[in-house]
Amino acid sequence: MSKASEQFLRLLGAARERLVETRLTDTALTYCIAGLARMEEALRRPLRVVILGEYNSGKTSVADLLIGSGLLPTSVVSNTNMPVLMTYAETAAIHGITQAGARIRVDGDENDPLTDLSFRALQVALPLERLRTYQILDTPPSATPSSFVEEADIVIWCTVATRAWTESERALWSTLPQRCCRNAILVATHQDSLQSADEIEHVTKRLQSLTKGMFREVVLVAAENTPDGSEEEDIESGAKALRNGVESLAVEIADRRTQKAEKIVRRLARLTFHHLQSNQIRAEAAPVLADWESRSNVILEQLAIGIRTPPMAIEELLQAYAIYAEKLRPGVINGDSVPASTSSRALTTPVRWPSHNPAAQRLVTMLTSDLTALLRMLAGNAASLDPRYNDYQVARRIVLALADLDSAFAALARMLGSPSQEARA
Ligand SMILES: Nc1nc2c(ncn2[C@@H]2O[C@H](COP(=O)(O)OP(=O)(O)O)[C@@H](O)[C@H]2O)c(=O)[nH]1
Ligand SMILES: [Mg+2]
Repeated sequence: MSKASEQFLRLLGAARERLVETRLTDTALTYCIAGLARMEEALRRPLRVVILGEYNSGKTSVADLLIGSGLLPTSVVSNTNMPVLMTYAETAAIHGITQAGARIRVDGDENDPLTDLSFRALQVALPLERLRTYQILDTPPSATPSSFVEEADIVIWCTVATRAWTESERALWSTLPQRCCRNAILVATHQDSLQSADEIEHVTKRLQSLTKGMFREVVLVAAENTPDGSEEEDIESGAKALRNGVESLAVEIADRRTQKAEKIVRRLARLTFHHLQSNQIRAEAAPVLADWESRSNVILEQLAIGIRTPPMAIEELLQAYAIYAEKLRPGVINGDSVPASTSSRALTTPVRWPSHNPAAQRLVTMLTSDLTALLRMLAGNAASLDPRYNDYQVARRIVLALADLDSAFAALARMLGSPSQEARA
């Protein structure tokens, strides 16, 4: 997992725990907490490397090379007609997965021998750090490749270097969905059967040009004998190049996944923030809020009937917000009404106007809800005798930080072409 992913996971976990600690039973909050938990789970899920290829192309040997140090119980795994999933566990164990999906341990003393039961798959768990980042699925000879790539994050196609990339391989590969190519590595086994460094280079070049656009990388390996794990041997056998290839793909995928998750979390938190609006409002603040409501409604209506363009509506909303916020809490506009988040990636991602008008309108409506919720926060009491009120304040602050509104506003400012917040400061 990359640094950014780990950091984001910690942030999510801390926010979720603090929300749980408020003990509020608000539906919006419950929904938000569940959403955050699901997101953490999705981010923790190890990636899956699926090894495909024709009969005897070296799939099992490549799996062994990938995990290294001959840990794979090849006697069991090589002769099976089942897919074998290699996963991480603190202590090694082999389980059979029944047709119904149950897991039965098969490497204990009292258990039935492997062959007595008809399993759908085998799961080999090993105490190997690498398997925490990515699981490996070794597929059986009879496989229809497309049935295994559904859950694949990275695909390895094994071919034999001396007769690599045959017509039938090309045909099989073309049955896989296009998205497989983006995260696929072509591994040519039996590098040791090639005669010289020149021949190795020739085969590599030939495979690269034959499979252009289909794989991220071509790696040649000598996979027969498991290396003893020494650096030189790992370089010699191609194990190191293979692991590096898989690991750099894994980091890329994890980063993409984190970016997607960040986006979803920001949106979830933003909607939750809208829902957690306070009803306890200072007496003198009520008319100010009412004014804001009618002012913003007018702007939204004018946008809907086309009198205002989205940029005009946004400018007016922000100006109106500044005026009402200042009325509710003098000095707030020059201060920091929105907690500043320093390392937001949203600040560096490019912004584009939504190309469709309905999308632009949704953006403006979302902004209006943000501003209304912020104003209601300013219209509340600093603290209340009612403990639930204070719990809500805490919850609001947490989701507000997750919603990262300051980057959302900075993005809007960039869309409008005005100088960003830092430039004005
Ligand atoms: N010399 C050599 N033999 C290999 C290599 N890779 C696999 N083999 C052998 O080729 C045979 C088939 O390999 P295996 O990994 O079981 O292929 P699978 O059917 O695709 O899983 C086995 O006898 C392996 O020992 C390699 O890189 N060099
Ligand atoms: Mg095999």
